[in-house]
This record gives sequence, structure tokens and C-alpha cells, in this order.
Amino acid sequence: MSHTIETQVCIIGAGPSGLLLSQLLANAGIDTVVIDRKDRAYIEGRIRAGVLEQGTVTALEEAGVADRLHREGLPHSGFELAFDGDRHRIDIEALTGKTVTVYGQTEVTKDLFDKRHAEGQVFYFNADSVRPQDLTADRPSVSFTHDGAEITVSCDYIAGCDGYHGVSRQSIPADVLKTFERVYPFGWLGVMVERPPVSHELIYANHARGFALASMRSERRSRYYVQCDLDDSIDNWSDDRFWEELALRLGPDAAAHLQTGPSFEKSIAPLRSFVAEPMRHGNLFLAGDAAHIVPPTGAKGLNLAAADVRILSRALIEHYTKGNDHHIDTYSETVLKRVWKVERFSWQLSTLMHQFPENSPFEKRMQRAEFDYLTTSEAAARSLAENYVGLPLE
Ligand code: FAS
Ligand code: PHB
Repeated sequence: MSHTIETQVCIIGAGPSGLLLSQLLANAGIDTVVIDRKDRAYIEGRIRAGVLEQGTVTALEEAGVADRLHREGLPHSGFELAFDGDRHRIDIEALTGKTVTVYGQTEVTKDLFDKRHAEGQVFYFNADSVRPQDLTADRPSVSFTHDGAEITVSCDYIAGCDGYHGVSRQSIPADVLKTFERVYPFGWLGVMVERPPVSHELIYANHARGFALASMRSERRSRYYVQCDLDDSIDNWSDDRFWEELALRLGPDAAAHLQTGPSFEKSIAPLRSFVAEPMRHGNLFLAGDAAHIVPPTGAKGLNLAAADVRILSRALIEHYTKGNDHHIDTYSETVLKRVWKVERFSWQLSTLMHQFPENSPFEKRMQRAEFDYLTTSEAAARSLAENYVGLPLE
């Protein structure tokens, strides 16, 4: 059995990018169909980002899904950098006038799903063989199988919000697509624990034994990471080993306040910097991880996805409500300018905060000198802070 449905924008991917885009377009009266190869429970269950830029909070307010975020999110006015136990606070609010909000991506996704379902959004979950087609035609389409039926969504535009492993980017002809990548020689081992965080603010630590990050999801739930080898396995990391290593890398002051307990999520994520150009081909637009990946050091992945979606939704709304295609025609150029600046920040902070196997004693001294510069120069600290709180959309 097969059938075709018509819509204005077909969104591939129901992660934060696809859900936020669907909501912002719905608020402007634009019809969408959202397709995902997984289901809601799986998507909500992925443990990922934890820190929202003010721009992302604004986007969620515009989408009408920020009530719980404002009730439960934790505003942060600074974070700490630590080097071999020496700690220094970056006062982002004093330096930029802005704060960030600690609120898990899981919660953002739940809030968006709740509102999309309440408004009757058409979703196709557990979709197989998703295929964007006729990207340069006036009416491109997306075909897929769902519950044994072959479905085709005919649309004006396709939004590829299907993440790094999605099909959208792969649909851009090889002679058009250019990709840029840096794979880091280590990963992050992350755990979640139902214990109060070691500090009320985040601590990013560079220690001779490796990077560590103390983060949180609430005042009772903490999120911690340690740098590990790329080929490491969670089977090598008992909770006891993890807590011992984290304490060493955070330094004695923090270790004295570390409340350990049984971890209830443990996973290893690789780190890469990746950008695909262009972010538009014909009537296909890429947004979020479908087009770019940043190492999580700068807390930018989710926030960069949200910024793409704000720029893309404006372009589509201008087209449908005013017949103005300027922002559609300049989407890729506009969004990539900001993507590359965020890629630079995430790469730079990752280079500063990690132990690289290939680093000579000279590079290690450069890392320490950068830390000492950041702790003594207001200009250097302000540059770091303005990137951390989020660069302007344009
Ligand atoms: P997503 O990958 O979230 O969503 C893409 C969706 O598309 C998925 O639901 C997938 O099922 C669907 N899809 C894929 N292929 C499809 C197909 N062929 N057909 C239909 N659907 C398809 N960012 C931070 O800021 N801080 C962090 O600490 C952080 N930690 C991370 C840890 C890990 C392990 C990972 C993988 C990422 C992390 N990120 C972090 C980045 C992450 O938050 C992303 O930036 C964010 O999920 C991007 O959202 P989307 O662009 O929606 O992509
Ligand atoms: C997290 O809480 O998961 C987190 C916070 C800040 C980062 C990376 C991850 O830079």
C-alpha cells in the first residue's frame, strides 16, 4: 500500500533541531510533517547537552515552550577553569551581561514534543528507508516506509535535521558537498549520578592525567566527564575508578566536596569538529548536527543547532508570509559564517583543556601560558566569555 501526502515543509529528524523548527513554523501558520527513524521515547532518552545559551532560551520562549525551563532551569553567571588544581572563575555575567542556563537537552526535547503533540503535529516515527528526492524540483519529496506502507511527502522544502548520521547531507551530490573534519585523539567518558554537584557552577579542568568536567542537571543530579582514550570502554571504568580519577583531575579543593554514588548512565562519546558546506542544495536545507559537529567542550552543539533553526525558520517565514526570498537565498552563507566562528571557539577551548598525546613539553607550556593569560587579562577573559554565552545570530 502506498500513498502521498502534501505539506509545505518536510522535516527529517525529530531531535531538538527538527522539533524546534516545526514549532517555530507552526507558530507562523506553516504546515510541516516530521519524520524520524526512531520513536519519541528513544529520542527523549538520549543523554546529551546540558547548557543553554541565552539565544537558545529566547528561541524556546518564542516557540512557547520555556515555562518549565524558567521554573526548573538553573541560571549560571560564571564557570571555572582549573589547571593542575589551580582554579579561576570566569564571571560571564560581569564580562558580557549575559548568563547561561543549565537545563538538559532531554528536558528541551520533552517540552517540544509535548507542545507539538498538543497542537496535533503529524509525526512519522520508526520510519525506514527515508529518501529525500528531486531536491532541485519545485516540489521535492521525501519517501519512506512506515508500518509496511510506502509513503511519499510532497513539499515545497525539505529541512534536513537528521543529525550527523542522517540521510540529508548524503543526498547532496558529491561534486557539490565539501566537508571539513578534525577527529580528536581522545573521547569523553560521561556519567550521571543522583548526588548534588561538587560545585554550584561548572568546572572545566586540565590536569596532567587528562581533562575533566564537573557539570549538573539540577541541584540533586550531577553530570561528570573525564577524558579517555578513543579505544577505551566503559567496561574498564568501575564507578570507584571513575570517582578516583575525577577527584584527582578536579584537584584537592573540589575533591573535598565531591559526593559520589552509583552512576545511572555511563557512556563514551568521541570528539570531532566537522562542517559540511553548503547548508542548502536546491530546496533542501541542513540544520544542526546534520551539517556540523563540535567537540562538547564549549557546550555549543545544541546551541549551534538552535541558532541554525532560528535563522532557517526566519527565512521560511519570510518566504511564506511576505514572499521575500532574500533570507532563503542567503541562508547557507549567513548560517555558515556563525557556524565557523563557533567551530573555532569549540576547537580552541578543546585544544586548551585536553592532554594531547602528541603534545610536546612546549605545547603543554603554551596551554599553561594561555590559562595564566586568561586569569590575568580582562580582555582575554571577555573574549572567552562572549563565545561561551553565545555569539550574536549575525
Ligand atoms: P540529533 O542527532 O539530536 O537528532 C537527529 C534526529 O534525526 C534523531 O532523532 C535521529 O533519530 C533522526 N534521524 C537520523 N537519521 C535519520 C533518517 N535517515 N531518517 C529519519 N530520521 C533520522 N551538545 C552540547 O551542547 N553539549 C553536550 O554536552 C553534548 N553532548 C553530546 C553527547 C553525545 C553522545 C552526542 C552524540 C552529542 C552531544 N551534543 C552535545 C551535541 C548534541 O546535543 C547535538 O548538538 C544535538 O543533539 C543536535 O540536535 P539535532 O540537530 O536535532 O540532531
Ligand atoms: C553537560 O552538562 O553535559 C555539559 C556541560 C557543558 C559542556 C559539555 C557538557 O561544555
